[in-house]
Amino acid sequence: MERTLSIIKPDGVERNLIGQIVSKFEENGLNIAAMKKVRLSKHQAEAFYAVHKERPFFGELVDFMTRSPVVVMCLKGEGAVAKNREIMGATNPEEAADGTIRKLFAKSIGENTVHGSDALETAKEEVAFFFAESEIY
Ligand code: IDP
Repeated sequence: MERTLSIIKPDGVERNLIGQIVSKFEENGLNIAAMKKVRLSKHQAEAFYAVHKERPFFGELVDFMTRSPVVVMCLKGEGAVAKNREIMGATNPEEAADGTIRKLFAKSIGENTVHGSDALETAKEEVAFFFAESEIY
C-alpha cells in the first residue's frame, strides 16, 4: 500500500469539480484516506513549491494556488503514486491522454486542475505537509 498527496487546485474547486475528480480516484481503485479544504497562505504555497522557486512561472504559480481554496487529499492504494499520476495526465493538458483529469478539465499548463506527488519520497513529505498521522485513515 502506498500513500500519495493529491490537490484539487483553485480552478477545479472554483468550477465545482470536486465530486467528479474524487470519483475518478475512487473508480480507479484509490481510497481517500484523508481530505480537507484549505486556503493556502503565500508562505505555505511558496514552501510547498520551493523546488520550483527559480522557475520563471514561480510567482504566477503561487498567485494561482493562493487565489481561492483547494482540496487536499491523501490517496491510498497499490502503486498509488504512479496510479494518481496516470489518472491526472500530463502537466500540459494539450499533451494529456484522453480520459485523464487534466485532459477533461484543465485549461492551461498553469491552471491544470490537480497536483499529485511525483515519487514515493516526495509523497511522504507532501502528505506530512498537510496531514497529521492521526488524520489519515
Ligand atoms: P506536475 O504538476 O505535473 O508535477 P511540475 O513540472 O512539477 O508538474 O510543475 C508544477 C506546477 O507548476 C504545474 O502543475 C503547473 O501548475 C505549474 N507549471 C509548470 N510549468 C508551467 C509553465 O510553463 N507555466 C506556468 N505554470 C507552470
